Amino acid sequence: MRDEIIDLLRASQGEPISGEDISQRFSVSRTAIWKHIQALRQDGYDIESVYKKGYILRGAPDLLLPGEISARLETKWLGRHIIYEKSLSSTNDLAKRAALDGCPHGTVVLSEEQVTGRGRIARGWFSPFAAGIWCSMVLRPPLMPHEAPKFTLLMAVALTETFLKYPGIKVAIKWPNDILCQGKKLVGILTEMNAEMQAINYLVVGTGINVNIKKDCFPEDIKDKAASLADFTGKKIDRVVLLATMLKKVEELYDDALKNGFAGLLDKWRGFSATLGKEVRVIAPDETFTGRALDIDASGALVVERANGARETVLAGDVSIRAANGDSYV
Ligand code: BT5
Repeated sequence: MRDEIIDLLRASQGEPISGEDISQRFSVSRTAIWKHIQALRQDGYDIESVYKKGYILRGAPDLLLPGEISARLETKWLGRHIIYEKSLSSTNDLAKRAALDGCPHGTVVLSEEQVTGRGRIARGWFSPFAAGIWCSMVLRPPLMPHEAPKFTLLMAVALTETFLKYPGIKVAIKWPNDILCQGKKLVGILTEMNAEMQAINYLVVGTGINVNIKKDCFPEDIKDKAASLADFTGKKIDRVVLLATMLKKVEELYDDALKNGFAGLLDKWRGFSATLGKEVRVIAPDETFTGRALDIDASGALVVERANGARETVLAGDVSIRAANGDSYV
C-alpha cells in the first residue's frame, strides 16, 4: 500500500491530494492513511501536509527502496522480485538462502550496507551505507556448470555499457571480475554457484559498485586502488536510476546470450578489456607466472603466452597488469 501511495503522490506532480481522496482510493480509513504517511516519512520521504488541502511529495530518500526501483524498472523478469534490507552481512549470502528456498529467477537482493561483504576467496568487500550498489541477482540459466564463469563476464559487459551513459567515466574490464576507471577499482563481481554435474541449480551474481563513496572514506588498505563513479562525474549519482538502467542491460544481454550464444558477448568483452595485449602477472591457485594476455577463449578463460612461447589457459586467479613504465604490476 505504501508504494501505491507514493505512486499516487508522485503522479500528482506537486498538487496536493487529500487524505480523504487517498483513503477512498484504497478503501481504508483516513487514520490508516495517516499512519502510512508517517511510516513513509520515517523511511525518509519528504511529504508535506498542506492545511485543508492534503499531501504533497517533495522528495524521495536516497535509498534503494523497492518501490522507487519498480517505478523506474523496464525489465520483464529481472528485479521483478526484490529483497531489500537496510543492513545485511552479505547480499550474496541472503540471495543463496533465498535461492535454496525457491525464489524466482531474476530475484534481486539489495542492502544499503553490508557488514561482512565478501570478495573472492574470503576477502572482504567494503560496503558503506547508501553509498554504493551492493546487489546480488539469482539466476537460473538452463546450462551446464562450466558455463557459469561467463556470467561474470556478462555482468562486467552490462555494467560497462551502462557506465558509457555517464559522461566522464571511461572504464575497462580487468579479467576476471573487476571494472576499473583510470586504473582504480570501481566494481567487483562475485559469482557463486549451486550445481549438479549436468546442470546449474542457481547462480548468485553479486556486484559491488562504488557509486558515491567519498575518497577519504575508503579504508587505508584500499584507498589508493579504489574509486567511486562520482569521483569521475564530479557529482552525486542517482543510485536508483543507475540500478534500473543496469538491470535492463543485464536482462538484455542475458536473454540474447541464452538465445544466440555467448560469442557476441565475448566479443564485446574483448573490446572493453583492460587486460588483453598487456604484460600480466597471473596468480593462479597453483602457481604465479608472467606473460602476455592474448585472448579469452570460448569459455571465458584467459589465454596467456609465457616468455618461452608456451600458452596457458587460466580459469581462475588474480591478474595484475604491468604498469606502463614497466616497473611494477598493478
Ligand atoms: C571482488 O573480489 O572484487 C568481488 C566483490 C563482490 C562484492 C559484491 S557486493 C554484493 C555481493 N555481496 C557480497 O558479499 N559480495 C558481492 P576480489 O577480486 O577478491 O577483490 C576483493 C579485494 O578488493 C579486497 O581484498 C580489497 O583489496 C578490494 N576491495 C574491497 N572493497 C572494495 C571496494 N569497495 N572497492 C574497491 N576495492 C575493494
